[in-house]
Amino acid sequence: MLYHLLYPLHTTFSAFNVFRYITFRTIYASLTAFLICFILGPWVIRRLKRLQVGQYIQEDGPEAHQAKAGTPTMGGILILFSILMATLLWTDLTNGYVWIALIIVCGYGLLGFADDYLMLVKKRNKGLTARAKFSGQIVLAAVAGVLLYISPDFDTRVTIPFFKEMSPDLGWGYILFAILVIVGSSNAVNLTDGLDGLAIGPVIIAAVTYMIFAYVSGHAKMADYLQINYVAGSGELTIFCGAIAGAGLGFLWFNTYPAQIFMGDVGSLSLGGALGTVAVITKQEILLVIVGGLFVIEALSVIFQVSFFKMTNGGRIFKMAPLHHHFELKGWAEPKIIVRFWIIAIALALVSMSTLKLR
Ligand code: 57M
Repeated sequence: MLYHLLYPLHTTFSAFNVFRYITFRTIYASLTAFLICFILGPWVIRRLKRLQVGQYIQEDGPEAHQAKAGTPTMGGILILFSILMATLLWTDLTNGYVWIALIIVCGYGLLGFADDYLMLVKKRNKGLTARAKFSGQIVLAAVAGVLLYISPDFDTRVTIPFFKEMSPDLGWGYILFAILVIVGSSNAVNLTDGLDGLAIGPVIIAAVTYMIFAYVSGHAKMADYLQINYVAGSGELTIFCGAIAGAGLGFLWFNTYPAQIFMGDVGSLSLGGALGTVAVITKQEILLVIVGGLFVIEALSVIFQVSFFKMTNGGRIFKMAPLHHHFELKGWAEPKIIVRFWIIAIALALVSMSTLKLR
């Protein structure tokens, strides 16, 4: 909004010319989102406590988690509010990609809210049924996929990391591919959110990484130099990623060990969906497997554990899945697991950025 209100005044006040620059608006979107989270955090925690929106701990989890019972959850509401305010304030609101990203963030946030609400307030052990959750995610991702498919500037080629000359055109099949990326990313972040700060840390790291990808993919000269797909207008998502990173840092202030608040499905589903949507729009879809490699590892640990369990009638590869629980049961302290997973996430993000130069 500020872009529309203040940039036109640059002919009178030359200082307002700065609102034209994506870098400037990204920095202030990040700071705006961070400050909203940081300032409202204590009030939100008090309100959730007063409303008794406390985490229900399933009995089958690690014993140590029982001590977390009652921790305020659904903190994702604060994260989404911060992202929304910062994005609406600092982006060019005529940019269609921004609105596609906001549709996913808000839609997945509502799905997660319904799941959390049913689980907590209605005391239904598992919240939304898996079928209902998946159906909602697929429908919303399909809406995003169709909107991209009909966008005149958007092409349906898929970027293959390290093999830039190979980019198969999927045609309408790109809609199915977009659904796979967005729904997969959302659920992988959801599974990862099982220790204090374990999900939000890598979300911040991935958001900063896609901040860079969005900037270069929306910049004709840089995209040409790096031989990546130029997606006109995708540069505005740099600001959206900045808002995610800022809100994530603000939330981490309260979610770090020992957590005062959990994000809930309202946070994990929407943040994962947001990362998947940005990956699709910036044409760095498959690279999300590396950028979000920690989420992939956590999701694969569950897939392997359940498959092996079924194949061997009760055998287990890990002490417990997702992987973070395995290390918990091996006796690693929670903070040690969290920080070591963050280190892995940073290393994977650096590898993903190196592919910009590798041809
Ligand atoms: C998402 N939710 C956390 C919190 C957070 C198929 C199976 C793998 C599904 C999976 C599952 O239920 N996943 C749901 C993970 C939960 O966190 C809440 O959920 C939100 C995110 N969606 O915001 O509101 C618990 O995680 C802990 N937590 C923290 N700090 C945080 O900042 O300590 C969360 C955030 C919270 C809290 O204890 O209650 C979760 O773990 O459920 N199931 C599992 O992940 C279960 N694994 C399992 O069953 N493994 C089996 C098979 C099925 C693979 C096996 O290994 O044999 C684990 N989770 C639970 N119990 N609750 C272990 C058993």
